[in-house]
Amino acid sequence: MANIEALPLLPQVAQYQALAAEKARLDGVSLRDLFAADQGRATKFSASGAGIFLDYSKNLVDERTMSLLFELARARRLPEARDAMFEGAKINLTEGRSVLHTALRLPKNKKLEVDGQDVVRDVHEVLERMRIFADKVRKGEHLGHTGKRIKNIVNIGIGGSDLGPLMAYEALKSYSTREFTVRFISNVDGTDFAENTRDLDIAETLFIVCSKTFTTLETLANARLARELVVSWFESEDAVGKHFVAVSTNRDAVVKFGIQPENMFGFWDWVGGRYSFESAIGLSLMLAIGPDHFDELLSGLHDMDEHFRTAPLEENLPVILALLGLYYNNFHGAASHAVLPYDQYLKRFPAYLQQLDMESNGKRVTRGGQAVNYETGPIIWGEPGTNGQHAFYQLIHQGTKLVPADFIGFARSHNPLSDGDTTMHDLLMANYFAQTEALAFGKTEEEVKAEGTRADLVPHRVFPGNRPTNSLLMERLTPHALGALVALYEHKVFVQGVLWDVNSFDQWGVELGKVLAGRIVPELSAKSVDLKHDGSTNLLIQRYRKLRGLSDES
Ligand code: G6Q
Repeated sequence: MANIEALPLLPQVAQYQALAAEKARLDGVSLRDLFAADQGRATKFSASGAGIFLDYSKNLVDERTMSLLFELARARRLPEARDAMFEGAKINLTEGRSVLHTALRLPKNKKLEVDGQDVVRDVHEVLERMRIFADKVRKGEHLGHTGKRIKNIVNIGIGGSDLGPLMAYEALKSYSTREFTVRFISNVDGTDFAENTRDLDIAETLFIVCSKTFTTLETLANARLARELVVSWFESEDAVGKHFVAVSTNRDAVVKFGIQPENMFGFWDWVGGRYSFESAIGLSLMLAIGPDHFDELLSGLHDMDEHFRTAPLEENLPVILALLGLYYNNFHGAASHAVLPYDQYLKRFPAYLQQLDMESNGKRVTRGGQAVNYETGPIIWGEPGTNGQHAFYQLIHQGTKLVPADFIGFARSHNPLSDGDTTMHDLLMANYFAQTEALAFGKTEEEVKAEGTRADLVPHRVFPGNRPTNSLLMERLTPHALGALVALYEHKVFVQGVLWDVNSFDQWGVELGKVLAGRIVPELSAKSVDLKHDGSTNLLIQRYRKLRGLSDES
């Protein structure tokens, strides 16, 4: 921990204090006022990079606010922190690790040494092995134990070893071969395993066990179930070799489980779990979409990395999104942030971002271990539009809470269907445009009255407006576009972590529950127990045991 450059707590920073005054200055100024005062506002407050166009003009800021936010970023030494990450400095201080997911997408001709080892060469070696394996399976050259072609891919993993590949598989479904059935098993709830395997011909099934540590309880339990299933299906231990591969950094544990090293794909401790689907953890995705599309995904990620690394802060998409998020989080009391993709293929994107953001910045001490006296990471949530419009948008429009939101849309659909003369995509996108317009400008009492609304209904039909949104617009949801989008949010989270001075790359909060659950497991089935928890936990365990027909002596 000796190398931490001590930063003052945020509230001591002059620019942070100036931003508090800035918020007060803008209280009572509406987005209607701001747009009326500046004809060029939309152009001024928009930027683009790696194929993503961002319009952030519908935010409660003006030029002075933005310039103070950029000054704050400089005061927190953001450019230096960014460069340190890209160069492989051990910025994950509590685990003593580099943070180099950006190296996973460096082109082959680059070089980056960490502890004397060229990581780019290592990355491309594994990518090449993945490509060869994926091609073999896709071409029907890697067959099951009885010579059947592989038609089912089952990814077993949890957290970062599940959410990333699952999100990306769903997002890029239109690029995937429809010859495979692809499933993801994560939960230790037996239902997940049962429902995802019940209709599969195991002779045509490949299980990919994804676990960075290869010690995760849920994943190992599911992997053991899968192993038993395979062995009993064929009545032979030998079948395991053809029906299992592993992705892990823990070679010994993989071998102990019974998967041979030649059926294992490695990665490195400098890839955080929630950043790992761009490594071999993305093998199920590569099998589904093919190695060339996987390469395109990596190039999209890399293009956004380059944008983040080189664009001036004022034009830098991750920086802009991060600063706006911080402004609402710390000065407007916004506890949450909605991510609203207008693309059905992105249905798991908010869940993926939930982990990326909340596991990274849901922290309460600074990198140096001091308790923070300001807000850190927000609650992230969302659903695809237009479904969300018929559910929770009501609260965003007319509720008492401020919920800043990102709207994500595309100009072209992979499924250009028409309903009569109207294209479905235009219907979808008309809603994307209309919602941010309504959220920003609302509907005044005068406008509602002018519509001839009954007097008693007027207050109910007023929309206050001033609900801030960012609009992200891209041409089409390609592998490249998905890569750019993912890297945009990865770097947004990084920037916010730097500004809040938290370590975005550890997750100690996940540990306590694991330890406590381990203690309780035997208590649930033992013949008799002497429970020593608190009164509530004791009562619940007793109730559970009773419902399961176990006697209760404690
Ligand atoms: C992610 C977290 C966590 C992790 C899972 C699975 O950043 O560390 O979500 O990915 O706990 O861990 P394993 O891959 O080691 O099984």
